[in-house]
Amino acid sequence: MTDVRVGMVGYKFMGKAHSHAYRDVPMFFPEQPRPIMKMICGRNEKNVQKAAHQFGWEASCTDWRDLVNSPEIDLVDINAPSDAHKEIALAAARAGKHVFCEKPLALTLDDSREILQAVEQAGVKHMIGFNYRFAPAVQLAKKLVEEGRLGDIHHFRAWFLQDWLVDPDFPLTWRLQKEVAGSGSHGDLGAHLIDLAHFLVGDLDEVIGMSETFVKERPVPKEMTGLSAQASADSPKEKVTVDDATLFMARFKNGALGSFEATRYAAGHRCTNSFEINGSKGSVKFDFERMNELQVYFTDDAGDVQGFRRVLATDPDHAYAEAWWPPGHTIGYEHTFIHEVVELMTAFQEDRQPVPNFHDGVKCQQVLEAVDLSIEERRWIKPEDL
Ligand code: SOE
Repeated sequence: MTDVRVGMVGYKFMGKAHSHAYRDVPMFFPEQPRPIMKMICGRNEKNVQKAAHQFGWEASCTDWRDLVNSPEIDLVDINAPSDAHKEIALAAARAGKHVFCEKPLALTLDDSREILQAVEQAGVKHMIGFNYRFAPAVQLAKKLVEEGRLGDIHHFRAWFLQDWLVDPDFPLTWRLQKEVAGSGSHGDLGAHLIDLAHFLVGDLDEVIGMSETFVKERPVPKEMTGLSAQASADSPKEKVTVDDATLFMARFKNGALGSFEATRYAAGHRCTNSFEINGSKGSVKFDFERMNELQVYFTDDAGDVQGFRRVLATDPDHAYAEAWWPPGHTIGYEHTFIHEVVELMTAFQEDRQPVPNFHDGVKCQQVLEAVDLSIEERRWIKPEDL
């Protein structure tokens, strides 16, 4: 298979990130099958036409069914708000299309399982957008763990901190409505941490958490947009139905201990997605705001030079780095999506499932719901019991 003809639903934040990735893959990864940007879909005709032109899609439509049922589309890419994922993914699978879906896979564990079952029955490829796995520095952390260079893992400590809700007058966007978003910081930010934990350390055995909604009511926005939503001073207020912050502790199946913190109230933190892993032979530290770097410490370094060293993951030894610039020439957020699409295209080339896929999406949802249940019942919960 040489080309993969893509139809994409949604053209806002993630739609733009994915479009950019489709454009860059053929230029920097010419050995992969080419994603052909066939059709983009959005509800507002004028805006979706504008996006099609700006991002480089051949055509646009306002009904996602047209795209899903088009014989010209091989892969359906879902970037619509979370409550739309299930219907589109099920229809795409039934139409025999491969499916690429932004996280979270669905609003609930039951819905995620239904989607997984549908793609498996259809025998199509499926991928979920946990993009942070694809930072070369994160791939390096994975390699060090996998090769045993950090020894036995004792701790995984992760935090995803943003601050766009500190202002109590920030409007009630869809991200703050449970029926559209599924959950708040937990599903939006915590989901990434859970996926990184699965990727880097392994499955969680049990979890216990706590959460808070600091501002209970917010002004209704003029238009239901995402992070750029605006409300006027006299807008009526309505209830926030998701968590503002969720923290939890976990025990991994391999005996490691984990702590996780997701919040949109950490003033000064715009997008601090960080983790540390401590093992018997060393440690690593990652901070997305310095995404090209991995801090690495090895216990067997000579005593007089012990300490964390800063490894810049831009050398040919590092994942994806050779396709980019000479060593030391750094990359950014958008590259995580480009690498994600490289994995997807490679899966087409090798005729296998891409990773992460909907199994990872379901596993993440299982942990999210186990944490919610632990909060409700104030006790430890095993995700696999759900
Ligand atoms: C907004 O909170 C957001 O864009 C998330 O939706 C993303 O998944 C995360 O990568 C960054 O923050």
